[in-house]
Amino acid sequence: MPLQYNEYYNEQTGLTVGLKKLLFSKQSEYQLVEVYETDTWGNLMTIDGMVMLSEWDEFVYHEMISHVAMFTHPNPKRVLIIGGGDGGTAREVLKHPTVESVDMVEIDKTVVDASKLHFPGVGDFENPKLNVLYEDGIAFVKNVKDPYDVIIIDGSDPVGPAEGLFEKDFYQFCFDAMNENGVLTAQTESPWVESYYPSMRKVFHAIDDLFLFSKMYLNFIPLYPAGMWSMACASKMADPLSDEVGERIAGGSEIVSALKYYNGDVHRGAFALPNFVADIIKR
Ligand code: SPD
Repeated sequence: MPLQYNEYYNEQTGLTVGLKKLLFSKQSEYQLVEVYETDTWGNLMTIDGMVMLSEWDEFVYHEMISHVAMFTHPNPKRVLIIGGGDGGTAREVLKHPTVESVDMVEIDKTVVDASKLHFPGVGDFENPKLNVLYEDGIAFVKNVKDPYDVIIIDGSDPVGPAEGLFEKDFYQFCFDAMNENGVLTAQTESPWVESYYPSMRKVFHAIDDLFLFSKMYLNFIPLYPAGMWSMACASKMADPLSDEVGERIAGGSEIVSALKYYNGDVHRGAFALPNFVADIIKR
């Protein structure tokens, strides 16, 4: 029997990845963090048995969770990332020259340590604009005094320490922690996995109640359950689908031309939802 990693997301149905060897395994205070060398996808990080990222497909998730927010905001200077311990989201955010500082609040230092060791191309941890804080993201956002322009919720799945990142109260704290034209993006699970629908609904109904614009958008990540992944975009002032945002993306060609997934067409098209997906969050 070959060595395999399996993530079951529906009884006996799931994802299989061929493995070469285990590179890292640590049960932290919060969760089990593991890194494998795979046969096809480079190194793979899992948390409590769920895929977080692989070296080969991480660009989709990190570009999409970052640039949708960063181009929707007219002038993002102060950015907060909740979670994101592998550093991929910060790496993308830091490509925007308007950014003055990025606070990344990761509850578990083990994730950062594992990433620095086994995903050297993912994080930009030496960047002087990046401050890494090992704290509980929910408590942090509740106590923000100096508001942010952009908040990105790059947490893990809604079980264990990330459960609170799918609750309405948390989005109220985020709303209060942002400037008047604040933009937020969040990862919100796969539209193919019904067990996550209650969490998805909680997030989308919360942002719909709080923000002027609240939308789901999609991207395609082969190593996440069923390959189709949803994200939330909430904005206090700018419509992510406005012509103004389209022009900003066109004007950001120095950033965009070097990306592997995101561009102006992908930004716009990502907000087109199949009916069954739109129905999940319909009120
Ligand atoms: N099961 C996948 C959940 C994805 C959560 N975030 C991944 C971290 C990548 N920065």
